[in-house]
Amino acid sequence: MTVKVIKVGEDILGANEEKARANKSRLDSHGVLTVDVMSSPGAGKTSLIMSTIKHIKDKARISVIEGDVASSVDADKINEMGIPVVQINTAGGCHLDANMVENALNGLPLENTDLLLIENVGNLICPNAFILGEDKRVMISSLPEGDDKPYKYPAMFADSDVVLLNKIDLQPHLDFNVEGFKKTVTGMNPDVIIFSVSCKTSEGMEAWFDWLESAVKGKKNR
Ligand SMILES: Nc1nc2c(ncn2[C@@H]2O[C@H](COP(=O)(O)OP(=O)(O)OP(=O)(O)O)[C@@H](O)[C@H]2O)c(=O)[nH]1
Ligand SMILES: [Mg+2]
Repeated sequence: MTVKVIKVGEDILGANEEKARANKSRLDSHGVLTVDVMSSPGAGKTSLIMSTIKHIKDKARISVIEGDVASSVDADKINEMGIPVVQINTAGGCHLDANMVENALNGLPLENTDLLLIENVGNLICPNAFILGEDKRVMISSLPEGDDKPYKYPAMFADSDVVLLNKIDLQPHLDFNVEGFKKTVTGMNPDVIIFSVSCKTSEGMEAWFDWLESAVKGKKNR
């Protein structure tokens, strides 16, 4: 008798993809541009989302999903800005999945949303393996993490549409080879768009806002 082999990883990813496709159709039907924001813990996901809200909230109606292992610290900040937000606590889970996002969508005003920003759990290992229903994947890498991260976590960089190199204001204090970093990332992902930014000083942020606004318009005009 042959032994039946159950490949758990494949089953989980297959089920996730089916659910993600359903999320995507639901978001498409409302014309919502959905962006999955991924990074290591502390690279600046919430800072980027808050800065983006401040800059484009008069041009696009924004909703947010916050993913964290525990707490509602990040969602509280978004809520204080008057933006619809749902916090997902993964209770130890190291990434968001499409099922969690489906539940969160039920708590958001999708009919009044142009842009949905999803802050994934801070982690460079597996968030990229789980699609959620997003249109675009944005990864933040920050200077204090070091310029070798693309070599150590290549899939995250290879699977992103945009890489934001954040905390560029700290460059005078760190040995971070910005040009070398960009070359490495582009070598892994020739179509990637890279923006060097600082959420603290706003340096370089205009280019990111322009890219995002144009993606929101593109989704509406589809
Ligand atoms: N110097 C500097 N600090 C920044 C910048 N962006 C974010 N920070 C700081 O970095 C720390 C982490 O920022 P968050 O935005 O909370 O990072 P996060 O990725 O959301 O973190 P988690 O949700 O915990 O994974 C905070 O103290 C921010 O003030 C930046 O451009 N420059
Ligand atoms: Mg955060």
